[in-house]
Amino acid sequence: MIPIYFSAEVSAARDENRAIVALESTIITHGMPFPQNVETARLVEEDIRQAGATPATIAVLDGQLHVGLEPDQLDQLGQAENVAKLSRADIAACIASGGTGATTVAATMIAAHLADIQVFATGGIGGVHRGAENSFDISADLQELAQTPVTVVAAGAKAILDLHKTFEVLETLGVPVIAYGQDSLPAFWSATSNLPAPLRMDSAAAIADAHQMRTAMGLKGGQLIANPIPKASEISAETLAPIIDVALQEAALKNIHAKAVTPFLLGRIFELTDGQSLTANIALVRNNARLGAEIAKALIKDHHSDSP
Ligand code: PSU
Ligand code: MN
Repeated sequence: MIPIYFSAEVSAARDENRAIVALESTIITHGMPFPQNVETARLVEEDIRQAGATPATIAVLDGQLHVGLEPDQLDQLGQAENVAKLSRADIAACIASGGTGATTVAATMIAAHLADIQVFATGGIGGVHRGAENSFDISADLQELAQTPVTVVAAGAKAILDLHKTFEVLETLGVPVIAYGQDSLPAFWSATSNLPAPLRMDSAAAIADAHQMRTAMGLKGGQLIANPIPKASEISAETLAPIIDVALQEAALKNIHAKAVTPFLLGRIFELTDGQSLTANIALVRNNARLGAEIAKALIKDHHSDSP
């Protein structure tokens, strides 16, 4: 077993069997500009504390897998240059070679599971990119949801993707996709889409029960909770569509490929919306963190009531 470095706060929460919510770090290093990235990471952690749970931001620092970052570690990561973006394929190599890297949804799920954390909140998962029939660009996040038992709270998949294909793949992989409190799937910056949600739940307790039923049945993999951005913070799909198209055309012209695609698109959409996309992104991550805390608490409650 590899050593996991827990923050003081996470370590205490584990000792007292309190609810913990995992958070990823790629959103900090590759998803948002400095200083808003660090400010947001702080706010999100605080939202989880306010909701009565403990935040565990995950990253690899100098070859050590950290579950929970101390404030200075978070600061340094948020400003560091050339941090690697780690998914399932590269997390072990990064740890083994003493490197520093930020964890994507896939790598954060792996680390959360190693640390016995069942709930993870983020912005939006990766998925099937538009034009994947040519590029074959499909995020490793989807495969991870199919095999690692962590409930991931996100505002759906990022709207830069082909959402229809993304949800088709999740269905094929047997991943439960559960819209929270509505019948349609959210589309990251927008609260709704024209895609009906395969499943709908209206409470954190129901989501926790479904998580536990999967465990009891020995089903591999996690659940995707598609939590819509609060209406007041959303950008309509109609407003965003032409902007996403421009960003996608630029990415094609500049030959942006593989891991660089998502960060490039998010960065260009930030510029093309004069920062509005970032404001929305921050609002939706915070919203997901709060729901994640409720689910983590519900899981603990159920566990206690089950024990003699
Ligand atoms: N959510 C956000 N911003 C992000 C991400 C999620 O609000 O930047 C990151 C996650 O780490 C996710 C990654 O795993 O984008 C997807 O990258 P790719 O498409 O290369 O798999
Ligand atoms: Mn990709």
